[in-house]
Amino acid sequence: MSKDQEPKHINPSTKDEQLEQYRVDNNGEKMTTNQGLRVSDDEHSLKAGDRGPTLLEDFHFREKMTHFDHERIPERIVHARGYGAHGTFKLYESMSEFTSANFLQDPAKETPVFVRFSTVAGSRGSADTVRDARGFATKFYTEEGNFDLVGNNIPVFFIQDAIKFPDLVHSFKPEPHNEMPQASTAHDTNWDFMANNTESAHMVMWTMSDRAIPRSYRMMEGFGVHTFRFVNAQGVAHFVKFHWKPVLGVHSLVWDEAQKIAGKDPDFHRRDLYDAIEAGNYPEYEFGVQMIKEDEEFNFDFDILDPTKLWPEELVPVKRIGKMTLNRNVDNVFAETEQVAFHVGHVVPGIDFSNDPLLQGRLFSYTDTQLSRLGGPNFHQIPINKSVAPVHNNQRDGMHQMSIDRGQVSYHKNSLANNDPQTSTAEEGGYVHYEEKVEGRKVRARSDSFKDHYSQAVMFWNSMSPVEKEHITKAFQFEVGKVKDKSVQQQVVDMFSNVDQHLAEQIALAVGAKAPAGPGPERPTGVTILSPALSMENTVKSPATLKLAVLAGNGFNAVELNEVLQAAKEAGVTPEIISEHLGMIKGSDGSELEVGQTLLTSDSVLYDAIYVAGGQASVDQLAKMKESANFVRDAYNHYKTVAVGKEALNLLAGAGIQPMKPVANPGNLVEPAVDTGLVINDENKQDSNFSQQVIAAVGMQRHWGRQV
Ligand code: HDE
Repeated sequence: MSKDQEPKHINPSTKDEQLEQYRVDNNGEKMTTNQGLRVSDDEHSLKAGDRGPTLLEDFHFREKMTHFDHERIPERIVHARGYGAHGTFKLYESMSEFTSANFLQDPAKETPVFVRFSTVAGSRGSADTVRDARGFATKFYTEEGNFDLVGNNIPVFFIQDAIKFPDLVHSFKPEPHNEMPQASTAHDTNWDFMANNTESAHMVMWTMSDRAIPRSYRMMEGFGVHTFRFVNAQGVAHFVKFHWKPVLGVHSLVWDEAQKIAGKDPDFHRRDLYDAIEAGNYPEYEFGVQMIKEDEEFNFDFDILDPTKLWPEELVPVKRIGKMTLNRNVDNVFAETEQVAFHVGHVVPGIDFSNDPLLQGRLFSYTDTQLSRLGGPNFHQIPINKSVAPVHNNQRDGMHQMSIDRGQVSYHKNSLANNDPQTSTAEEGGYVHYEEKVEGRKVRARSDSFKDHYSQAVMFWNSMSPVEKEHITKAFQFEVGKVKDKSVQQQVVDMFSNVDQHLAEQIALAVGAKAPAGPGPERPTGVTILSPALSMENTVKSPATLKLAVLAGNGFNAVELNEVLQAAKEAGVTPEIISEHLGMIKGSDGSELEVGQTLLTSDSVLYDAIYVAGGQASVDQLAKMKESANFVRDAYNHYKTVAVGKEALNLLAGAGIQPMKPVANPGNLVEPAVDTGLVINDENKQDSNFSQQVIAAVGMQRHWGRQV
């Protein structure tokens, strides 16, 4: 047994140790060429005379320029824009009853992971906050080799058969004749595809919802989408769906905010992830599984192999089996995040596939695409992709081969090398495919059980809160409103009349199309099931890790402001002082505070809540800048907490904000409609504990009462 064949104990540092061999630090080093030759001058090319032509002989210039000329590699066909981080995965309880996967046996074991989040449609330099599904791809570096869970933040997909994927992607990418629009589905070809491929209805409902504009990668669910199989040591299988549940809950931006952020900070999501990890606010996600016994495959009114269907959590509960913590940013984005290569076919014993035709097609695509993206078949040797389990086989040569395989023999079976490297039995950890019985004629067809395109779209719609429905309606109105072709607009209206007549009417109204005369002809009747788990209204809410903009100038009310800062600190809220200029501002008691951003360099869309400090001089200083009113108005219109010191009330009025008036309820009792997000430091109120009220309001995240 050679040294690296010995069983290895994998822990989170194992991957890190492996990566350490490749890290290069240039500090304190002498500059060399790529051949190790020390360089004497890196600023002047070699010339014939100081005003003469550059000489071909200048190998240093040529090497430097050639490397630069080839610095770029093709971006991913889809999911080009992404951001990654390292972390660990820890199990809560052994899953040996269901799967033999080694990393799911022992709660004491930790498995290193690398995660890459992404948008789907946009190019590598596009904005983070566009309306789109998000990729959520995880590589587990297990003792048995890499397991990649290549998922999205939406549990279903647009199409049912992989052969349609190139068409789908061609339709939502920028249109080929003018390469517009970038990173947006609000255009003709996208909606033409959706209307002509109505299996997309369910996922379109999700992408029109606020799920498609997440607040943060840290506040997003992840889904494996397809049905996989768990297989235990006895060969007993369960169908399984994989979930990631963010500990901070699922939260989103609002559309106006998302669009503004795209201009103010296109790196919003990557910055958020990077900063959170640097600050020690490690993103955490619970790993969940839904399982269905093999003999219960046909017990549902949908086909469990259909990737446009989810398994309602109320029907098939999500069992939370472990937690992933992302705790380290990459050292080099290109080397790690750009070169990481995921593949749904990277599985370990105990995890197997189902016959979902989308999954089956993905099993081909992922390795294939890396060949052109990463330039050859040896991309598994790139440090970030390298398995921590030893690799031995007879694959040889190819572009960028890094291994020096020794010996005469590179074939199997052989006698010259004792038949090494040898295959393994299941007991020795060899991957053995689940022996599913398969029978059938060769056909190009879609199963009848895949033909219901609308029931779950209706279930999704019915499970939304009024606010969520309003946002979905507006998203449709925006997207279809950008479509130029009248017939495509009409087709979309007609298609979604099969989900909800009122929704279709609202789309028609906004785009000037003909409203449906009644429910669409394919509108399923009798969809009564609701899935509360689908509504973000029911998610975890907390102020932890949220960002509070503190607007203040010279003469701020120091007692009030310090109390708010203290309460923020205790709740894990990150405050940032924003003022007219950078530097220091002086409070009413003479104390000083450092300004983090100015009203020009920041914007309320980059914060979760705002607080305008009291103190007349401070408020007067802010009030003379029109940016202050914009700041407050946007925060208010985006349903965020707006907290104000007493003197700052005028700033609200200046921004056109009228605190909500009392309204009569149907029982004729007059109840004040309270704006839970407008917190005013009313010193006259006896029970007032302003700073605590501010933090409580921040923790509610959005105050939708302003909307209805
Ligand atoms: Fe992908 N997908 N995909 N996909 N996908 C790629 O692989 C593909 C699908 C997903 O951060 C590509 O390396 C086909 C579903 C993520 O590196 C490519 C089909 C889901 C990522 C590809 C699908 C995904 C990709 C492009 C239909 C959610 C980014 C670059 C059969 C479960 C991973 C690459 C990363 C990337 C093919 C559908 C998730 C072309 C053919 C469904 C998160 O191979």
